[in-house]
Amino acid sequence: MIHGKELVEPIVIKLGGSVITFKDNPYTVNEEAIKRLAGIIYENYKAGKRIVLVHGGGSFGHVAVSEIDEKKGILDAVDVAYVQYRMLQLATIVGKAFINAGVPVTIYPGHVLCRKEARCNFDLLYEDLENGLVPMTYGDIVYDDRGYTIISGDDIALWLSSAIGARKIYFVTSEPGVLDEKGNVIKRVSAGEQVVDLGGRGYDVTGGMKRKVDAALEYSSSHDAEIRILDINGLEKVLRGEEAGSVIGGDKAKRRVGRGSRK
Ligand code: IP8
Repeated sequence: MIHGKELVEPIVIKLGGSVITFKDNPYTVNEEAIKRLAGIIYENYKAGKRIVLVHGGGSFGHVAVSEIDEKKGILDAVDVAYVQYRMLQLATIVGKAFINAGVPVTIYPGHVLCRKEARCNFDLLYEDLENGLVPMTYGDIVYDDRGYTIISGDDIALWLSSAIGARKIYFVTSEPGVLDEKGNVIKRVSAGEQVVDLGGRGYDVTGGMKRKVDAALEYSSSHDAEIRILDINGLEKVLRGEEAGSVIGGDKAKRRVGRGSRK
């Protein structure tokens, strides 16, 4: 709880960079996917659900970092500003599509909310949520006197969920869930599960499926939350109350809801 008010079941939805952009093609968005997501979010927003969005870097953030890194091997202040600009550019494209669909998205650059070592402040974003808006942030890069840090949208989604007490966290990816070696969706992923790591396809500087699963498993070991990895079809289904995707962790006795923390 923040500001002494309870929220109605906030849902945190992370829109994967591989869904909203074409990851192999620098600075290109998947307009069709974004439009479809906007429609789904609009239907659910209209039905009274409280939603916070986080999106990934896809062929904007990841490409910008990779290109500079390949050329210079190190990012300076101007490079970091350029990556931030590219991420903001992607956010405005996504935001515009959602607003056109009737979703009142408010954009919070990730570097404005979070610094490295999970130092975040989500108060303003939470206020927007309380006021019936749909705040959106994204994975970003931060610069300080000791260098720069890339903050993954996956991590922001989890820190945010803890801070606002969201117990439904959906990671929308280009896969229907976490896959086993035969390519089947694993219905529930527990610690130590053999998963196929689909990371590294296209440009990716924060890690792929395995990193996402590990972060979600760690989160679920100390938070009471339903965390799912799914695709757009799966998102549509779970928001309708149907089963879809892979549930991450959550198979142990429940511990605490990490409410009230700013991390
Ligand atoms: O795609 C990465 O965010 P992610 C953000 O959620 C940058 O890991 C700047 C590459």
